[in-house]
Amino acid sequence: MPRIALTVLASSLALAAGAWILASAGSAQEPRPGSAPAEERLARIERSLESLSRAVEGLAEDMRQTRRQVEELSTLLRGLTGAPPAPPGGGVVEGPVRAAPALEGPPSRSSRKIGTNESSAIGTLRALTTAQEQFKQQAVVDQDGNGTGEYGWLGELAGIDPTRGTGGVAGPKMSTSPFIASILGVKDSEGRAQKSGYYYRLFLPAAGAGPAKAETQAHAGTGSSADADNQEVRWACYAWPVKPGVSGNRAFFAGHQGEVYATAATKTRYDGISIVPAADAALEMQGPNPKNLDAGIGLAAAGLTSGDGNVWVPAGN
Ligand SMILES: [Ca+2]
Repeated sequence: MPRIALTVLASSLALAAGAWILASAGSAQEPRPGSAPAEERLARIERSLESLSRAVEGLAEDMRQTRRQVEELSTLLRGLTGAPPAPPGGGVVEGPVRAAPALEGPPSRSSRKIGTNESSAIGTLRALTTAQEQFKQQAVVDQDGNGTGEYGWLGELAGIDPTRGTGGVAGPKMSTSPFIASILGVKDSEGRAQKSGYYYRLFLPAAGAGPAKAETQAHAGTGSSADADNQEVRWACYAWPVKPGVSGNRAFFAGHQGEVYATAATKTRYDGISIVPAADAALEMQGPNPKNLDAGIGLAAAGLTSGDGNVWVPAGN
């Protein structure tokens, strides 16, 4: 590629300039009779250093432009072949064109990424809150057949999993029109969905005193009419960073309370698959029964204690 040729040329020039400077510096230390005064040689070295600095800047800009061109080409190729879009910053394409190695972004870029992912998580949970109300209103799941719908699992809302059947019978049907993005219905072995740097996991209350059930692959399509009464009124979902400090900082909560809440997670810091929120993490320990989602939000500003000890506040943007 022409850009790569330019890059090689710039590198060669930079190396040659560096070698010349070293030679000049050596001669500056041992002036020969009749040579230019030391001050003049030092001034020449300074000028050369400036020139070298400009060459290095040009080299860096060439690399940036090359990377942009490869990413644009990658996008074009994927559009032509119908392949899924490359991950952000990846820019890798199969075939003769190879991507430049990923460069470490400056801190500001990392911060922007975290901000974008956190905003995405808040938006996703707000959309989930709306979707849950629609899912319930349409009684897509009504395990006890009383005409009042129950809240859904992510897999049901996304139209990925079979819905729980009426009267506890396994339901073979899937949602004909998904209520949330399908990616949220794709779960790992622990029932976690992943989207834009965040894990998501949903809880529904169990019968009586509970405790609440976390979404798993196991209960796709199965349900219990005994759980229905509580599942008509309560649900909870957490979002936390896949890589704290890299893909996101804050953790988020949404539930039947209708709002999205956030925590900086300074006391209990959630971390990918190793430290995950419990059902009552954001709920007030004062009850009546946070373990089965029967509690308000443990807002520190209201003098309440949350299940995980973190300070939870209404989420901004
Ligand atoms: Ca019902």
